[in-house]
Amino acid sequence: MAVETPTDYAAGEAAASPERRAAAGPPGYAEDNYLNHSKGILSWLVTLDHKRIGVMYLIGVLSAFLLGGIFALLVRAELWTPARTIVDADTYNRFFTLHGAIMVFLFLIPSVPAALGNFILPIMLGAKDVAFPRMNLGSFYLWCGGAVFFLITLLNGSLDTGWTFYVPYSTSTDTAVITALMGVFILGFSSIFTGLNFIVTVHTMRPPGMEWFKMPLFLWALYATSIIQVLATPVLAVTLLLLAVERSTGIGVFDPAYGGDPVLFQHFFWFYSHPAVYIMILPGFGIISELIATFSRKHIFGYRFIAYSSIAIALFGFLVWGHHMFTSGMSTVAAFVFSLLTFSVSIPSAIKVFNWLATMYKGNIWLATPMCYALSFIFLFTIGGLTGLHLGALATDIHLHDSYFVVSHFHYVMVGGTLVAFLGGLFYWWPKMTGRMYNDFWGRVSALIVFLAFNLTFFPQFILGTKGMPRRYYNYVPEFQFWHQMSTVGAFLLGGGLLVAAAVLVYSLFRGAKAPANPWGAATLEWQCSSPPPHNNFDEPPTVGDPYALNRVVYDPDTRSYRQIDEFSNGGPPQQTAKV
Ligand code: HEM
Ligand SMILES: [Cu+2]
Repeated sequence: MAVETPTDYAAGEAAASPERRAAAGPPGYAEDNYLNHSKGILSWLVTLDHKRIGVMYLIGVLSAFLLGGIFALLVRAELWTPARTIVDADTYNRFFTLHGAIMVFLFLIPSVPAALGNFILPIMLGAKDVAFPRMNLGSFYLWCGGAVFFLITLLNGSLDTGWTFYVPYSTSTDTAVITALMGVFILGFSSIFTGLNFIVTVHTMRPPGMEWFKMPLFLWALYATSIIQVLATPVLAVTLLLLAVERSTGIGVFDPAYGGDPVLFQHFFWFYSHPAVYIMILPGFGIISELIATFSRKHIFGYRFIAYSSIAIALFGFLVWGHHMFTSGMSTVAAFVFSLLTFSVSIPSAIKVFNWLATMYKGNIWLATPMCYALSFIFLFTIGGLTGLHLGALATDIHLHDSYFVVSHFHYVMVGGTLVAFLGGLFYWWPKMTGRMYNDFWGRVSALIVFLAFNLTFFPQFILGTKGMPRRYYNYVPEFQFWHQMSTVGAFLLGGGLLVAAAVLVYSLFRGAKAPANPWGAATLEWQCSSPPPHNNFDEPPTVGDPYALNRVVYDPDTRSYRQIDEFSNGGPPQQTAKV
């Protein structure tokens, strides 16, 4: 069997007529699969299958993203002129609050772990399901419950506190703070359930032959994320509960008017919310490690360093929350320590970036859609991460705090990082999840538009921030209008780019070629089962080996898919077969 380059697959696909492609599924395509195994809406709503739960989560988080995105465009439209453009100041406050709260709690936190992770984690482990399938379904319904509370908030006077709920404003505003708090509280439990489930699954369900340091890096990332979800989320839950009690009974906890301490609220809030930013980005790192290795056709560089750095980030992430409060009044010693720790937590992230670059070095790079998103991620996340250092440095933070510099910084991380990684992962696993190939050309176009429009939207905000434009302001001085308008144009183009991505994926469901088992030639286990996976994930037990031994995976023109070459043909160590 000749080892062919990946582009052969694309060339073969391009040569085949669409009718032929749609008619004759490759042998790796499963006619009986998790999608058609049982029928009817009820079979989905009460399913215990992690794949179906993952798909339902996907639909849920994407709907939330759409809603959050509409609010983002409304915010940007209002900022087109220095004074009133479309709404009054109070409505504007609601728009940016709803935008932030929906994006963070309903989209970003569950996006990668609960949607993609649920689908992929057990299959990557060669397992049948997660450890607690009922708890998994429970976590999905808790997410739905949280979403319902958000909808109630929206219809019932809305919310204008900012997603951060800072006291004393949140104890005194007459918007629907309590229902929003309940929504976040419930979403917290959903997140804890997912984390707990993943921890137990990774500990107990790894197949024989998959030691800790043979686990794919996406699993390391999900594992590290789960630790944060389980340890940090309860702190937020208790904080928000205290705030709800304070608001409804007047018992003084955080509000000075009742004898409480508002800085205490900030400490509690950020003790969760800084680790929470790692809940948002770590799973993205995991996706990027998979994509960079697969599409560079090379073994990942520095595997152990990437794995350890995920754990290091999860642990160090708990020690830096004070960097959100440098201007809230803090002793010089405390500020110094928090600044130092903030700098040190950037080291593990930098290690990952170096290792990705080293993996690509002299690799045989294949610019398929997921790889385009991965490259975009490395560029954007690096800017997001480096600007975090400006904010972690005490002297510069005094000037930049609560300015558009911050808004830009966290969008480079959360959109340029998490959202772009999420899209990369979605395009990567789409053939596995749906059994359909999409149009790679238009996929790459979407990645390019998203990249360019993203920079047009958010780079001007760095400039605005350094020039003194404060965050969460409705009016601004006319000198800033040029930069604001660039940002608004970028935002609408970004929306357009995301619509192209959505169109590419939706179109593939109807007209896409049937996907083979392993279209990208990756070596992790989820590519050994057919596409879409059968109900029990594997008809034949997968062969466990080094997840990045890409030289053991070759293109097979008969099946139009990649497959593992057998155990002894290239003299590698014997591999073991998983139990399913
Ligand atoms: C179309 C893309 C987006 C645009 C144009 C956009 C725009 C904005 C703007 C202008 C603000 C500042 C509001 C103000 O301070 O006056 C903001 C805040 C924020 N955005 Fe975005 N955003 C986008 C996507 C996202 C995504 C995907 C996320 C999360 C994953 C996100 C998370 C946030 C958060 C957490 C805030 C802070 C809200 C607050 O301070 O309460 N944004 N966004
Ligand atoms: Cu932080």
